[in-house]
Formats: sequence, structure tokens, C-alpha cells
Amino acid sequence: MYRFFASIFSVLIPMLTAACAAPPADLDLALTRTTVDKTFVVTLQPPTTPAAINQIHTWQIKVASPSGAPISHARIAVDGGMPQHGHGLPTRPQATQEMAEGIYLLEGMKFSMTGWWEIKLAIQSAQGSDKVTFNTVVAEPTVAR
Ligand SMILES: [Cu+2]
Repeated sequence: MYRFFASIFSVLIPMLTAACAAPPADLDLALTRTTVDKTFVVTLQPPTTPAAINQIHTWQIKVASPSGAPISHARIAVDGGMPQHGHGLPTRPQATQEMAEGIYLLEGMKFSMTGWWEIKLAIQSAQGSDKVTFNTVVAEPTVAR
């Protein structure tokens, strides 16, 4: 009987810890992605210094056509969350302004814990509407450099 439970736990415990802690090993962290229907090519630019947990930070979103032409006057809705935890973003980030042709400021980003986050953008422009999802992994806070 003991051996039965021992073998169950030797399988279960690594599975449980993997499910709680680690993002999928094959997670695509690309910061430039083509939208679902191939309407846009979108590049996310995180802050140059990774922000601390629970600190508000600002990103940039570059929206271009598949041939690389900047897409101006787009409306970008932002959503996201942690797929492994079943919760959304702790804030409601907004694409507040177009800083240069096709380059938008994404303000109000915040991550409330480490791990795998999805950032989902829904983009509307004269060229059409399309969606894209980015993955980002927020690391353990590091000691100040
Ligand atoms: Cu979480």
C-alpha cells in the first residue's frame, strides 16, 4: 500500500508544482506579431527597465500594415490576464495617444504577480479590425542593481 501511494505522489507532485509555477516551456515571447487575420503587424515595446511588481508602467505599441506602412489613427483596446490563474489585468491600460505615425503610447500597465501574462490588443482602423495576443513572463523581482 505504501508503495502505491509513494508512486502516485512521485507523479502528482511534479505535475502540480509545474502547473502552478512555470509558464509553458514553448511559450512564444515574440514582441512582433501578425494579427489573427493578418491585417496588421504589431510590435510591443516594454519599458527599457523591467518594472517592479505592482508598479504602473508605460509601453509602446507600433502598428503597421503587412508591408510595413505605419497605421495611423487606430483605436486600440487592451485586455489580458494570467491564463494559468484565470484572472485579468489588475488595471485597465489605455492606448492614450499616437506619438508618431503608427506608434501609440500604452499607459497604465501593471503586473500584480510574477508569471505568465497575456496582453491582448484589439485594433480598429480604416484598414480594418483585428486582434493579437502577446505573451510576457514577469520574473521574480531582482535585487537593485
Ligand atoms: Cu496571477
